[in-house]
Amino acid sequence: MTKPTNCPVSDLDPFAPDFLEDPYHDALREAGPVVWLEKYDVCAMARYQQVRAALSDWETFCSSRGVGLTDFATEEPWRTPSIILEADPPLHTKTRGVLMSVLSKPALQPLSDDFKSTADKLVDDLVVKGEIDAVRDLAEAFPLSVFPDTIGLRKDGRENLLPYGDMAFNAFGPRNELFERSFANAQRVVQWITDQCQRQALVPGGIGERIYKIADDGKITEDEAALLVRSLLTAGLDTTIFGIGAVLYCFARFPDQWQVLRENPKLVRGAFEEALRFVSPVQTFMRTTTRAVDVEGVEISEGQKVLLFLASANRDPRQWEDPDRFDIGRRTLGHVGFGHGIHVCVGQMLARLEAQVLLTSLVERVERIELTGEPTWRLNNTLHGVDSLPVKLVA
Ligand code: OVV
Repeated sequence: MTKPTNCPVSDLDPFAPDFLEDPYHDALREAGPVVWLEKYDVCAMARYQQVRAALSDWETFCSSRGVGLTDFATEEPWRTPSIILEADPPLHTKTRGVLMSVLSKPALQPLSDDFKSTADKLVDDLVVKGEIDAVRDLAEAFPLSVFPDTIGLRKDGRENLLPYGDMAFNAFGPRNELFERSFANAQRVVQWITDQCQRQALVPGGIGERIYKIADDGKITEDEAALLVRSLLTAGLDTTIFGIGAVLYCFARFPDQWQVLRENPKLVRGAFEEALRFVSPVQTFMRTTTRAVDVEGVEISEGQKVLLFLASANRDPRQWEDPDRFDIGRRTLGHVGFGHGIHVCVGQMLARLEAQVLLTSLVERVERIELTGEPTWRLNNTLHGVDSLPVKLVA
């Protein structure tokens, strides 16, 4: 691909470790509405307005050529493309409808009591312990104890879930060291995931079985049902873990905001949204242009990969007042932490349910969350979040 004329050029590598640790990219955002990244031959957008506009215009900025660096029109993807993430209408419209029907707020409502008692028990035990790693013990432990059962996965082999998510999200980036490391056991991990997507592997009563029942009604084929289960297993766990990690990190870092929540527990919902805006666990996604398009005077050609910086857009001072401040009372409407447009996170209601239930259990029991050491970040070509968060829970 060739650089559009009158487009500022940057030699930054957004997939290099120092960049991944601090993905808010003020420099990139301020360089212009569109920036050419010469290391990867891609156009980048890091301002709120352009990111949101590109996500809104799926006909120009398509997903079916992949939402990572690999252009499915010219290169082999690492796995059969997702029929929801890596698809455009009309296929996307159909598959999205199926997942919406099992992940909508009313569809998930029956799970909430069970989730709450699981969270209560988890937090009760941790409060007794006092000093914990909020990533291992909360952000990972809670989704792992509810999500696989919600889908209807068998118990053995679940240790493959997180490695698979790590692979999938690394695979949107370049074939760098992070990618290579996460693919070390690829064959075993992929085989297990593929097996769990089959109808006979799924425990009755879960969302997986519900998707197969929709196939029985003729809305999708059985092969499509397997791929939609695969989408849930790919996108449903690392994301919520990083999201919950994000909100716990924010409260450990900004204890005054925990006191605000203690005084008004109704702010639980807003707190999670603000943490998603502030941290943006999903930093980036890409699109590919289906035609030449003018963005703020920059003529982008057809077939161009465009890197959208969700994390940076969520910190754009053109959109957010005092963007680097974590404020749970903020109006977060319009943040792009879940994306935007027809591909906006289809599992967001499940993510919110998990996060809100866990935060509620915490706010009912914990007076202070004290940071007892420096948090560390887990690096991934797409995801950004805490890897360890040593805290003391004070009852
Ligand atoms: C990594 C990711 C995010 C969203 C959706 C999917 C994967 C999918 O496989 O559909």
